[in-house]
Amino acid sequence: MTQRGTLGVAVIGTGRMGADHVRRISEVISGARVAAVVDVDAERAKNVASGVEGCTAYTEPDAAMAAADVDAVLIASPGPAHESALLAAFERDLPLLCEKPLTPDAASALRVLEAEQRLGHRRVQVGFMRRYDAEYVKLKALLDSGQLGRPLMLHNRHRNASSPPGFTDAMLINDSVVHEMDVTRWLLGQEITAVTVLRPTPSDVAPEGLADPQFVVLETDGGALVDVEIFVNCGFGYQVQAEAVCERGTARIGDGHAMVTNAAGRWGGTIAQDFVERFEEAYDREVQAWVDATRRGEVTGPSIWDGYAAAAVCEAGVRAQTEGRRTEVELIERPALYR
Ligand code: NAD
Ligand code: ISE
Repeated sequence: MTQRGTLGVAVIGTGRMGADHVRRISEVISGARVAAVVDVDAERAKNVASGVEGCTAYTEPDAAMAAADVDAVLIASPGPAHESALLAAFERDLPLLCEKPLTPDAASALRVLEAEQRLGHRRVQVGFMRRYDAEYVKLKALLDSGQLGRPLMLHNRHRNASSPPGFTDAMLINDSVVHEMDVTRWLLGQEITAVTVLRPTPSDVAPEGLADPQFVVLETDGGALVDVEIFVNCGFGYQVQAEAVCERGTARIGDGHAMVTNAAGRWGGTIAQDFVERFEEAYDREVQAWVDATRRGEVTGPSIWDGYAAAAVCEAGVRAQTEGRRTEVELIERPALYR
C-alpha cells in the first residue's frame, strides 16, 4: 500500500466485467487505484491501462502480482482461469476478490479451499454480488427477523435478454444459476442437498444446441423447496426476481418498480437490459466493501467455502441436467476456518 494507504489493485481479465471493475475502482469507489491490468489479449490490456494513470499492462498474472505497487488482486478472467490465478496470489499472500464462479467445478474449488486453509487465514472474497444488492439485503433482514416465520419455499426467476455466443447447457447452471445457488444458501442459512433440472420444449429462438429455458428445483437441509426459472434468451431484458413464501406471509423482490409512468392511456416502466445495469450499485458496494475490509486487514463477504459449496451444487445440477434425474449434492464437512 502507498503511504496514504491507497490499495494498489491488479485486475486480471479486462473483458466485460474486468473493464467495468477498472472503471469502478478508478472513478466510483474510494481507497483503491488500479495499479495493473492483466489480459492474455495484450492489446486489450494495453487499451484499458491507457485510460488509467499509473497503470501497467501485463499478459501474465504472476508478473503483475510481483509488481511493487500491487497490494491486492481482483480476478475477472473466465472461470477456468481462476484457480491458477488464486494459487499464484496465495504464493504471495495477497488479498483477492474473485468473480464468480470461484472455479468451474467442485474438485478445483476444493483444491483452492485447501490451499487457503494451508495459508491459515482467509484471503478471498468471492464475487457473489447479489449479497450486496439493496433488495436482497432487505429480504435477508426480513427473513432473519423471523417476522414471517420459517421460509418454506423460494421462487426465483433469472432472465437474460440473450446469451453470449457459445453458451452451453452446463453454463446455464455454472455461470447463471450459480447466483441462485449462492443466494439460496445465504438467504435461508441452509445448505442445498439435492438438485433436479426439468426442461420444457425449448424456445424456438434459443440458440442451436441450448435448451432454453430450464427449471431447476433445489432441496435444502432445512426442508425448504426452491425453484429457479432460468431463461437466458427471453429477449425483452434482464430480470432477477425472488419470492420467499413463509409460514406467515410472503416477500418478493426484483419487480423493478422504481418508477411507474402513466401516459397516453397506459402505465408502465422500463426493464434493465443487462446485469451491469441491474446490479450496478451492488457491484459498487461489493468492491467498496472488499477494499475497505482489505485496508483494515480483514476479509469479509462470501468466502471460499461459499464458492466451493456453490460449485458442489452446480456439479450436482449439471449431472441432474445430463442424467435427467434428482441428484444429491456431495459436500465435505465445513472446515473450522469457515465456521
Ligand atoms: P469476458 O470474456 O468479457 O472477459 C474475460 C477476459 O479475460 C477477456 O478479455 C480474456 O481475454 C481474458 N482472459 C482469458 N483468459 C485469461 C487468463 N488466463 N488470464 C488473464 N486474462 C484472461 O468475460 P466476463 O463476462 O467479463 O466474465 C469474467 C468473469 O466475471 C467470469 O468469472 C464471469 O463468470 C464473471 N461474471 C460475473 C458477473 C456477475 O454478475 N457477477 C457477470 C458476468 C460475468
Ligand atoms: C453472467 O455470467 C452473470 O454472472 C450474470 O449475473 C448472469 O445473469 C448471467 O446469466 C451470466 O451469464
